[in-house]
Amino acid sequence: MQERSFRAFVAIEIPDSIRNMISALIGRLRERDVTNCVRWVRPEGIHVTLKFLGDTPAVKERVIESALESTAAIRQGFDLSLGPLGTFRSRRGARDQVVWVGLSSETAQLLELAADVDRALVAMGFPMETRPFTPHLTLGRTNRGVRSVPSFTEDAAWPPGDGAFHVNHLSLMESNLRPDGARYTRRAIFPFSRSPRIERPL
Ligand code: 2AM
Repeated sequence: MQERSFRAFVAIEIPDSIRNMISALIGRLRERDVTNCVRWVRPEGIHVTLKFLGDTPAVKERVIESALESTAAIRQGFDLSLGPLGTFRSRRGARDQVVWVGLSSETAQLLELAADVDRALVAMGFPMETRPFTPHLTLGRTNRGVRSVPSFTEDAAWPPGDGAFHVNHLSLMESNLRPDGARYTRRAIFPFSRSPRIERPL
């Protein structure tokens, strides 16, 4: 049977070296989470969400891809680095809190990219993002009903000195919600056309 819809979002994926650093960090935070108040994400699924599209008809995928292709094609590559740990209230529930890693370095370019992606998809009928974009990687979300959360914002080995990475594409992703946590699959990749690392001098 043909697929009718999928839970879609646009993201920046992170390299394995960075994923491994975050995986080790989650391991340390999990040890401190003695009351199990946080649902920690699977390290293999960690990403920077640029725009959440939600349940999306599969018939729209081609036009979404073509909008993302044009958006990516006019962007240049940029560098990001892992920043400090933080927590904030989840967008989804006033009570939930998100534990995240902030991003630094060329975040102005990341913000521009998120705004470009938003504009392109709003033009296709998706709702405009009203909240300011906060560059982050989600590490975990508090369980429902948890009232007090230990501080997860301090870690002696964080941020790491070598947490820089280069971004040269964006991805259309699919999220499958499962009882033991979401699984993410990449549907398509959209390379930036002018990534400084692949440009050659004239
Ligand atoms: P987050 O990383 O900022 O938490 C895939 O589900 C991604 O889309 C999640 O990692 C989450 O981003 C974001 N997301 C999930 N549900 C959302 C919703 N209802 N509104 C906005 N963003 C959502």
